[in-house]
Amino acid sequence: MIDEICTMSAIKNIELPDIGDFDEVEVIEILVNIGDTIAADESIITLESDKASMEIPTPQAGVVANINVSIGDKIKQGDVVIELENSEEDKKTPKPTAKKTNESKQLNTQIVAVNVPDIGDFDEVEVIEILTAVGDNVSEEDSIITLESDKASMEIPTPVSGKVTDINVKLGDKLSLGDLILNIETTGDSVSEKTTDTTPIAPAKPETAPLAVAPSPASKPTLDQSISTLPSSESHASPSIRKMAREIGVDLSRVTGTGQKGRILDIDLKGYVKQILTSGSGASLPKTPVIDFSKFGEVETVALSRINKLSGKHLSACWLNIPHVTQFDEVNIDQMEAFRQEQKNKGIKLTPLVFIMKAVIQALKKHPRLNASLDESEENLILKKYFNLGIAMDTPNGLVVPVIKNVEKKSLTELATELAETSAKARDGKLKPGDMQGAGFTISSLGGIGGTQFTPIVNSPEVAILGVSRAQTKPIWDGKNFIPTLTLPLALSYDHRVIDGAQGGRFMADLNSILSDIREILL
Ligand code: CAO
Repeated sequence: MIDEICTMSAIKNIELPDIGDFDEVEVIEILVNIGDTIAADESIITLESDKASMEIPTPQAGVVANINVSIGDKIKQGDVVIELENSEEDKKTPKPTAKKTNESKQLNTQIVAVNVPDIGDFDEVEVIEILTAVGDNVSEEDSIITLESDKASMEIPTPVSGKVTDINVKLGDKLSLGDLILNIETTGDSVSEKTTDTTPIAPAKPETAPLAVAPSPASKPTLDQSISTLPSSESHASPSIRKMAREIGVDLSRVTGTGQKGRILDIDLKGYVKQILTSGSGASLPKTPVIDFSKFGEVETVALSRINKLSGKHLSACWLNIPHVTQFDEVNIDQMEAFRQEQKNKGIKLTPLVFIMKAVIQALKKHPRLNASLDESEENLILKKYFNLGIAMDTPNGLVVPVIKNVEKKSLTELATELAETSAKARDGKLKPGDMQGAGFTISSLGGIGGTQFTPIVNSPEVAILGVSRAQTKPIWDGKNFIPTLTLPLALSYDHRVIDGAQGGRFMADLNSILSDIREILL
C-alpha cells in the first residue's frame, strides 16, 4: 500500500500511498516510535477524515529511523511518513484503485437506485448502521449506511440528493459490490456526474436502475485488508462517532456500546456525556447559593490575587481527581531538638523542616512509589530517580510551591540557606516558572504557625504530600513512667490509586524512625 523511494543506502522513505481522492487528511495517531523494529504490514499511523479513519501500514520491515509527521498534521499522497533503516526489499502491495464510474445526468424526477460502490476487494461486508429512514430528505454526500469488516468500517454516502423512498438493506445484511442499498426520488438536476444509470420515474411501477455510488472524497479509501479504521486497542465505533468523541474529549474506551457486537452508537456517546454532566463528578457540582451578605451586616469585597485563582483551580482539580487517603503519625524529635539547639548555640539556625526534608528523601529512596507520577494513560507509573521536593510557602499573595532540587546532595545548612533565599524570593513575587517545576513529592509545613494536624492535598501530578504541624511536648508512656517528649505531628496524604494503605503506613513508619534517630541524616 505504501510507496517507498530509495534514498541513501540503508534508509528508505515510507510515503503515504494513494488512499483515494483525499487531500490533506489529519494524522490522529502515531503508532511507532523512533528505534522501533517493525514488520511489513504493521500499522504506522492512523489518518482520519470526517467520514473515515484508517491505519496506514508499512509495506516493509525495518527499524524506524525518523518520524516525519506529527499528530494533527494534514498529509497527502506522497508525503514521507517515516524513514526506515535496513528495510527489506520492496514488497509493494498493489495500490487500490477506485472503480471508474460512468457519467450520466438526467433532468427529470427519477428514482435512483443507490448501490454498494467499489469498496475494494471485500465481499460480503456487514451493514452495522443504517443512517437514514424512508421519507428522509438526504443531501448528496450524506452518509446512508455504515459497513464494517473485521478490519475496517466505512460510511457509504449517497451520490445524489433527494427523498429516500425505500431501504433495501437491514442491519446484519452482508453486502457486496453492486448490491442495492436504497432508492432515492430525486430530480435529474441533483444527479451528480458521479452516478451511473438512472431511470425516469414511472407513475405506475417505478423502475429502478443500478447506480454505482462513487465514493465521496471523504470516504474513498477502499476497505482494503491493510487499512483498518479500528485502532487495535480501541473501541468499536464508526469514524463519525470517533471524530465526535475526540472533539468533545471523550475517551471511547469508557463508553459502553449498545450496538451490534458492542458497537458504540451516537446514542451511547451522548448518553455518556449526559451522565457525566448530570453526575456530581466535578464539572457539574451543584453551585453554592448566591447570598447577599450585606443583609446581615457590613461587608467588603476583596479580589482574589492571581496566585489565589491559579492555585485554587489547581487545588480543586487535585481534590476532585485524586482519591485521597491521609495517614497521621507523631514522631519523637527529642534527639533532633537537642542537636538543633546545639547548632543554634553555635549561631547556626536550622528549623525542623530541613531535617524533615532530608528524612523524606531517605524514606523516598526506600519507597520509590511515593516519588512518582501516573502517566497520561493512568496505566503506568513514572518513578523519578531524582529527589526534588516542592515546599509549600505562604506569601502575601497566596500559596506557592517552589522546588528545592537534588535535596539528597545538599547539607542541612545548605538547605536552610536555600530555603531562606527561596522563601524571600517567593514573598517578593520573584519566583520564575522553572523554580516551581520538577518536584517528585511536596512538604507543607505549618509548624512555624501552629495547629495539631491538617490534611494536605496531593499536589498533582505527584502522588503524595507530607503535612507537618507544630511540635509539642507530650507525656509519652515508656512502660513505667510518662516521659515529657517533644513530638512532631505528621500527616501523609497520598493518591490511593498508586499507594495502598500498607505502603503509606510503611513509608510513615520509616520516616518516623529516620526522624527520631537523626544519625542517618547527619551522615
Ligand atoms: N514545630 C515547632 N516549631 C516549628 C516547626 C514545627 N514543626 N516548624 C518550624 N518551627 C519553628 C521554627 O523553628 C522557627 O522557630 P525558631 O526561629 O525559634 O527556630 C519558627 O517556627 C518559624 O519557622 P519558619 O516557618 O520561619 O521556618 P520553616 O523552615 O519551618 O518554614 C517556610 C519555612 C517557608 C515553609 C514557612 O515560612 C512557610 O511559608 N510556611 C507555610 C507553609 C504553608 O503555607 N503551608 C500550607 C500550604 S496549604 O495551604
